[in-house]
Amino acid sequence: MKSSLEQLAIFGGVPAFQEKLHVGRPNIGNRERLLERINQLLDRKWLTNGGPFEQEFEERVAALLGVRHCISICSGTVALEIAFRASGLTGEVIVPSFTFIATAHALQWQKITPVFCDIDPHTHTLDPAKVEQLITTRTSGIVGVHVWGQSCDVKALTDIAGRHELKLLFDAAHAFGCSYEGRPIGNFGDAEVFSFHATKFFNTFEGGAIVTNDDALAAAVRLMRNFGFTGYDDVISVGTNGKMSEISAAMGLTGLESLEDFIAVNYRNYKCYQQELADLPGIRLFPHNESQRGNYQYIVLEIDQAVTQISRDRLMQVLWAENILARRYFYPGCHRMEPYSSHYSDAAQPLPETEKIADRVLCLPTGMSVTPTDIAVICRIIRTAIQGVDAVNRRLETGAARI
Ligand code: T4K
Repeated sequence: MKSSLEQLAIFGGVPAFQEKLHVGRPNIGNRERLLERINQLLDRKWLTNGGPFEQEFEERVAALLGVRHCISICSGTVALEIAFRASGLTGEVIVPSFTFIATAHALQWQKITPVFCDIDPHTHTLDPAKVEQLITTRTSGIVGVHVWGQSCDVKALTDIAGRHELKLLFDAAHAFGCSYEGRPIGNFGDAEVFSFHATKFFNTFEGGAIVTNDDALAAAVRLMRNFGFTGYDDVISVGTNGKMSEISAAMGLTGLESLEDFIAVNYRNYKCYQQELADLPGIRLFPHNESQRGNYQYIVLEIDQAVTQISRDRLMQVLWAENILARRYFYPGCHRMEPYSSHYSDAAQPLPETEKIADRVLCLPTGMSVTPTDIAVICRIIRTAIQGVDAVNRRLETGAARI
């Protein structure tokens, strides 16, 4: 356990971890069960397109969430594209800038203009009052993002969408297994979209799903997912290839059997971080709302440089030198990335909260491969760096410890 400055790797100490500690190390469920399923699908020679694992996976997810339809898709991004297209979004759609770039790209990919909206700094999700200010005659919908698994203000957004006759969809990439007011995420808006990418706490290697209680929308999504085919030779509309493969569905079914274990470990890790960082001024651990069901898959720090005297980026440098590969999701915010920054520079609406949060946030490793001891080591490094902040800043200023 490092407790003095000279032990830190930026001062020449041995890195705390020999192997890199990643944010987003995949959780693997029961390997034997997975291999059993892989053998079955190989024996069956049914690898994709409506296979039995895909069907079973969809049924299980729908039952788990209490939603009428789950349509599995090859990635979260393609799921967003299909959901947006199938629900008829056009023109302008209001989205947060504080999200993974895929949320914006899935709109732009279809020539729909993402109109970036600021967030509530406490929840990191869309600020409904600001959403309303951005509605124009070209607006066709709102896409909320349940960032970190923290649900949006679903009620307020549903009300706004209803009053302005707009579509409402949710990017629920982070929110599998979470709830809003006691009801599972997946039941809100016209549709919600999950990501099951390898880095999510529950994964299908690559994958995602669209869930909805709207029968017509579900039928449109199913058609689009498979090129618009209704039978072997019948194509009735434009579509794409969004199908989830059997091996991904096998991983999903196996992961579902360990879902509660994954969440329990994430929760344990979250409580460890909370305890270890409790009295550290200027460091806020993003609080998961424990009155709702959460998946606790992201450990998110907000670093207030005015208090700590160390910037988020410098703290990240300290951690990377120790092989702790903390990430600054979703820096710098979609509106400050291309192609959006070029378009957005003309827009009148600044996004002060988004910019503030994007400059402060640092995500730390968690998941099944991170232990309470690892967390104690990580937090002690953060504490040591902050306590010796002047020396750390001097060291990093000289470039002597550049990584
Ligand atoms: N909407 C939101 C709000 C999202 O956050 C995302 C995805 C999407 C939509 C789109 O869903 P997908 O189309 O991805 O299903 C990651 C993921 O690529 C992305 O899925 C995720 N959000 C985003 C927040 O984070 P990176 O840049 O961190 O991913 P990557 O692949 O560099 O992995 C991070 C680290 O994890 C690696 O350095 C090493 C480790 N890792 C990664 C993989 C893939 C492993 O140890 N094993 C692995 O197999 O973006």
